[in-house]
Amino acid sequence: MEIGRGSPITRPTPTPKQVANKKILELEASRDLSKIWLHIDMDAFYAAVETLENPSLKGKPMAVGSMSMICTANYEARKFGVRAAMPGFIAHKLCPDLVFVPTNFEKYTYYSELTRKVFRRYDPDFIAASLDEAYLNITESCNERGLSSEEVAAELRNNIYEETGLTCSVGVAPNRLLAKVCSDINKPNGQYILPNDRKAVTTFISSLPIRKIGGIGKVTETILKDVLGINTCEELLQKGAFLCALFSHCSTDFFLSVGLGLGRTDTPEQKLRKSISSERTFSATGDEPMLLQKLADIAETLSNDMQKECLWGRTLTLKLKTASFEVRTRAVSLQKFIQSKEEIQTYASKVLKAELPLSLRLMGLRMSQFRDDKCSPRDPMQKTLASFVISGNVTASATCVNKSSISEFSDEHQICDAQTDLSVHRESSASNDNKISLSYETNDVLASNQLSCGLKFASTSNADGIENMGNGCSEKCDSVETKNEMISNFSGHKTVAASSQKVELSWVDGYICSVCGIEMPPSFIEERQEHSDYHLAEMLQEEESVYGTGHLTQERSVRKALQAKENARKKLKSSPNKGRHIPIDAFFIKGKKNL
Ligand code: DCP
Ligand code: MG
Repeated sequence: MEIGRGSPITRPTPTPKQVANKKILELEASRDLSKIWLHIDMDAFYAAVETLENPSLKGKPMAVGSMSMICTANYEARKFGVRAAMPGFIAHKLCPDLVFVPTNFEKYTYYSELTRKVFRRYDPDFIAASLDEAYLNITESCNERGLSSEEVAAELRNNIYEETGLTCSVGVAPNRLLAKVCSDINKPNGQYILPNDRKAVTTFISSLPIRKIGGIGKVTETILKDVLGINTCEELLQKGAFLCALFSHCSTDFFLSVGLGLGRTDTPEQKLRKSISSERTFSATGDEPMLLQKLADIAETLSNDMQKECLWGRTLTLKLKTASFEVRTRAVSLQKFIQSKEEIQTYASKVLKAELPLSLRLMGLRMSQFRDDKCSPRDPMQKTLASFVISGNVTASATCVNKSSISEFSDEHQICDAQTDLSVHRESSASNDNKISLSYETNDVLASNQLSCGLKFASTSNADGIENMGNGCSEKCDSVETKNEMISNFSGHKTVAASSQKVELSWVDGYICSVCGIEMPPSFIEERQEHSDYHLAEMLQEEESVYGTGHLTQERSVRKALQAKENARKKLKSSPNKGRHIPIDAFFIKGKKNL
């Protein structure tokens, strides 16, 4: 048939079989056999750690957990059918001699860290999958040392045992998906090597039950088995047409690549973490002191993990699972970046208390919205306020501060550190997110009252020298008048800046900041004050950055800000108990309008 000019060209729609075949060809072309991946999984991890610390448990069937739930069981107990995530009372029925040991996450984290020290020697970029599991790319290790993957695996297992006293199982394969399957084959205390050879891979995968594949759980297995009669990985290829017809591209690609024995071979780039969390499951309880204690433990773990990764965050999310298995999350965005156990615990407890009374079986804490720079707020490499002042064309003779003067200034933070954040804030102001975050940092470092002191220092060091700065700054500068006075000092005799921006801070509907839209419950009184201080600081910096170019004096606009702040405070004071009745929804950051 001749197709006339302009007639639409009609191509026959490919059949699912054709689509599947094409996909299989494409996937096959992407096969990479150049990498050697090792998956390591500690044996009966929690149970083994407990036995290591209490050798009297050796040889006895034991489980880690409680009568309501067990986390894992040693291999002696597994002979009786005792398994992880089984209620303890059932495990006890299966094995009446079962010894129960309560969980101790500190211990498991400690031993996990010991294993990771060994992993690092083989692959500094190893991927930790959980406390007791990791993926290591041992390609270089094998090639550089002229060792086979089998030798490296055996050596690694031996090193782990010598340095921790614990045994592990290892799988080696050309990709991570297969390596994980392999580590389970000779468990416990064994290894299985799948060579980097296409034939070996396809033979290995062909008869493998689909359930063995990470990512194919009970539900997927049931659908594939019951609906399509797919039991083995090979059958995923044979029934590829059905998969193409029934599932999304993404799922189909996954199933077909499993059928071919393909998996990830690249080391994922260290993505910037978005969040970090810790959670605990326990027997359902409504006992408030007990819940608060558990929350404190979780806060400690989270804080430790954050410290390890040098993370400071400002959005804290509390996850709760009630006795009736309802899952709730409650989030609160803070004015500053936090990391310490105490701070996390303080805010988390506030959020939890708003939910109580409640019977809970799980609690978790997640921290997100991290500082960009990952440095401690006292990073000495950061700019000082003096340099900030200089860069802002405000003459300052000193670039740093005499420490003895500093100490009377603030009993906790040194001014050099505090100054840092002002400058960072200013430099980052292009990004709203940074702007808010870093300004909170300003509060973190300086604390709201110290901010004003810092500004005063800037002025006095400029005009009168450092020695004068102590005047008034060792006291808490929490009154508007004090701040006004100091800010006047800062602006000194110069007529400055000019921003037509009005800062009219108030809390809309009781909890939304009228300036930036952040939501904060009225019960967060201190945080609200810090927030007001933040806007004040932000404004001062804006004023400073356009120093001398506008119509208003800096004093005037600052006074406006202070007035707004004072109004907000009055509002707060006039309804001191309002926060106690605010619905928990108030903790959510619904629309981060200006964040
Ligand atoms: N874990 C848990 N709850 C689960 C499964 C596991 O708390 N449902 C904990 C306890 C385990 C640890 O995680 O010790 C590691 O999990 P694994 O699945 O690797 O199990 P084990 O290491 O205990 O045993 P295996 O020898 O099978 O790896
Ligand atoms: Mg394990």
